[in-house]
Amino acid sequence: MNAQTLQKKLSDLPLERLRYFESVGSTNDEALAWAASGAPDLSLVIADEQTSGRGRLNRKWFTPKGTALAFSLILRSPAPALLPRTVGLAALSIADSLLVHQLAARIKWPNDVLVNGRKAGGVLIETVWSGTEIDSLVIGMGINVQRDSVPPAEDLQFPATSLEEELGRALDREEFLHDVLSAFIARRPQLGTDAFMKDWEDLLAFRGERVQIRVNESETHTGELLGIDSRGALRLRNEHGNVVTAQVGDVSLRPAA
Ligand code: BT5
Repeated sequence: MNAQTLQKKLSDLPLERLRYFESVGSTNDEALAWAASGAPDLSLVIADEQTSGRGRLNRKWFTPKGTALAFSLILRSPAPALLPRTVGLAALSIADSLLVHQLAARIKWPNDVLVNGRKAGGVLIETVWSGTEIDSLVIGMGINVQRDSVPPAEDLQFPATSLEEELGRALDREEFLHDVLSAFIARRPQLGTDAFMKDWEDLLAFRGERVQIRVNESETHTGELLGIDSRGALRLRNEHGNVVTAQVGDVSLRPAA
């Protein structure tokens, strides 16, 4: 992977600008700084290696050199009402691209992409503020392509896998990146539609199963996972038969023991 081959591979997409790094701390950090200094809509930051890649809540995201996809897309002036749906848009774009390879992905709400029940990718969305308005969004996506991209089990909270492991063959990283970006751009105008919500909900992992959601240290809900509401919040029927919702945020979801 290098800047030239990337430019060529992505040339048919309406990306405004592209910054490629052989190695970087976090593509989200680069994209946040670039967005704050005026990067246009659909600018892309991509790296062959991240040395301090981030997940949610300051968790680590591993991107060993030459093995994975780690990139951040900048969206300017997002519609505030649709912000909570953007994580679904990113996860669905990865799922769409996997389907091309006959892999049926599931989305572990809110931001994990699972293949055969193991995590193959994650999404981290961050915002750039201008006063009290959201100026832009940074959509960070990390995807394990080669087997060596999967971190050791002791570093993981949830089992992980790679696309090549699941496919049993090699996968061209640049081509897969192209497909994910292309799916993202194609789905973006549908963000406000019911059809988008249905597509997202259809891919939800653990639907109909008993799960546990840890909202924070002191708040946990257990119940049957029903789906997601129009704001992207997870819906659960608790043990008393009441429907409870959890908003996008510091929520973890596990199948109940
Ligand atoms: C995520 O967070 O899953 C969001 C990951 C987003 C990464 C992209 S890469 C490009 C951009 N630049 C960044 O710096 N970040 C974004 P979360 O749901 O909090 O999951 C984090 C947890 O996943 C960690 O605590 C580990 O247990 C696990 N993990 C770390 N690296 C992994 C990997 N490569 N594959 C699978 N699991 C991983």
